Formats: sequence, C-alpha cells, structure tokens
Amino acid sequence: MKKSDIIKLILGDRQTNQPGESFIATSFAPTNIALCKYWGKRNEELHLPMTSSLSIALPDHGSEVALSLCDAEQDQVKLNHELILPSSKFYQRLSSYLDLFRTEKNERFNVEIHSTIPIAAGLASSACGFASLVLALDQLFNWQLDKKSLSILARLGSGSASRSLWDGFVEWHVGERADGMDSFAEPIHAVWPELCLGLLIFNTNEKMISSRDAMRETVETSSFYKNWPQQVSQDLFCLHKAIEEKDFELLGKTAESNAMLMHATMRDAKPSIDYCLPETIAAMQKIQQLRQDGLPLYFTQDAGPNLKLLFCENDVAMVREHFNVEVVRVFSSSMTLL
Ligand code: 2P0
Repeated sequence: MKKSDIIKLILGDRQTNQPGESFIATSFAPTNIALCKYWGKRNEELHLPMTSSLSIALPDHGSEVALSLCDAEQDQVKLNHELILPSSKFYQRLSSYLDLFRTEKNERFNVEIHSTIPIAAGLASSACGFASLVLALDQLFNWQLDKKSLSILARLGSGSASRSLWDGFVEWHVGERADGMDSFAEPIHAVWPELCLGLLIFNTNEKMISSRDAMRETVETSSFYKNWPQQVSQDLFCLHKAIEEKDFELLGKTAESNAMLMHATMRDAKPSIDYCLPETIAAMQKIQQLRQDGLPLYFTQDAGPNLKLLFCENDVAMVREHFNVEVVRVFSSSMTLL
C-alpha cells in the first residue's frame, strides 16, 4: 500500500475540496519527548512502528505553520524567516509530503514554519513540524477531520508526528492492520502538575545519521533488537502505572532504562551507531551520582547527544545548581487536554 492510498481512504470525497483563495491557515503543534521510544518500523513506506510508544508534549516548544496557496513555479518554503532552497533535504521532504495533498498537479504552497526548538537536534522537530503542517492543511482545505485521522496523516510525514497533536501524555498505538488505520495516537487523560523536564543541550548541529536511517540499520543488523518489543510492553505497563499512581520514581527509572536499551540496540548495529558525546556520558554519570546522593533525577535521550532530565517541581533549584538546563513545566496551567 502506498501513502496516496491511505490519503484516499481518509479524505474520501474531501480530497477534491478546493482551498480558500488567499486564505492563510495557521497552526501550532508542540514537540513531544518519548518516555517509551518508537524505534523501528514494520512498514517503511507508511511509517508503521514495531511497537507502541508513549510521550509527553512540551508546552510552547514546537512549530507554528502558516500555509497558503501561491502563484509560483514551485513551493515556497521559509524556516524561521529564511527561504529554504529546493535542493535541500528539508525542502524535498516537505514538498514530497505536500504532493500527497495537491488538488491539481500544478498547485503550489507557500509554507512558513517557525520553530521554537533547534532543528535536527534530537528534539523531535520533525514531529511537531509535520503535526502542525497537517493541522494547517486541515484548515486550508476545510476537511474537518477528527484527531485520529489527523494523527494518521501526520504519521505519514514522520512517525513521531502522530503523537504531536495533543498536550500532556500521549500514546501511539502500534496497530495490527497492514494499512495502518489502527496505528494512531491518543491522549492519556492525566495531569501531573509537579512534573518537570530539563533540556540539557550539548550540541544543536545536524546529526551524523538520521534517526530514520539509524532505526532501519538497527532493525536490520542488531541481534539485540529482538529483545526490544517485549521490553517495550513491560515499560508501557510500568509507565501507565506510574502515571496513574503519580509514582515519579517508577516513571523516571522506566523512561531512563527504556532510552538506555534503545541506545544499546543501536550500539549493537553493524556498524555500531553511537549518538553520545563525552559531555553526554559525563552528564549521565553525574545524574547517577546525584541520585545516589538522594536527588530523584532521571534522564531520557533520543537520537542525538542531548539529554532531557526528568524531575519534580520541588527539585528545580537543586537541578539548576548542577546543570545549565532550560526547565519546562510539562503541565502548565494554561494547557487543554482534549
Ligand atoms: C521517539 N525517535 O519515539 C524516537 C526516539 C527518535 C528516538 O521518533 O522515520 O523522525 O520520520 O518515522 O519520527 C524519531 O523518528 O522517524 C523518533 P520517521 P522520526 O521519539
């Protein structure tokens, strides 16, 4: 099955909706950090995952998109006010995604993206980028799709984008169907006001190997990967329990060990993949030491060298004493959960 078949299934008659002339659709989607990671696909074309995954959204950290039609030879793409060249990977990925939605072959889009997070720094910029683009497309073409359908459309841009349509805790269900119509995300209705996340950034340069390539190579060559699906099931069980009982220690240790196992599977890829910098390892060791000294502090790591620290409101001052972090309160009072 191709992406265009799924678009037909979801849009049906709506696929011919003409966008409003000179209308500019605007949207925002938050980035998300997985506590139980998405690592490995069972279908590369449709971005269908090997396992479910669970994330938290970062309020106010994400992508804003302004989308309209334009009279031009090719799509016009701006990122943080800078024009992006059609020869760049970023442009090509975006433009080939937009190909799926053009009502006429020569229809061209004007896309302005404003990202409040560093692009390609392991902070899920493609997740919020595609989620916000899907919300803008829904507005522009007046599809009025439900969130489940939008989550599936976002997944076709980038797997983790399926989780970036909500605030708070979100779970992306693995699904079983070959067409992926049961592989979408949903919010977990729980609020945990004390929960904080610290962004510990060592490097914002583009990574040496994309997470897409790294997960493919891991699935294909790591013998250790066979342990991953079973461990994910256990971790998801523990995370649900931790969220329900507001058990921070269980949440922190499950998220940390899940990230460590994901990195272990990629270290076992042939050739081995390692996203850590010396600073990453030093920070991990410091976190372990602080924990031994009694500070309830954990970390998670994505496909990059930066760490995301997990701690509670009471320990913000202590964490700041030891790390130069940007502190994000995951459940800010202004957020909506529906
Ligand atoms: C995650 N990552 O769950 C995991 C943890 C990176 C490490 O989802 O190929 O950019 O577009 O589906 O969504 C990054 O992968 O990959 C990711 P594609 P995506 O957040």
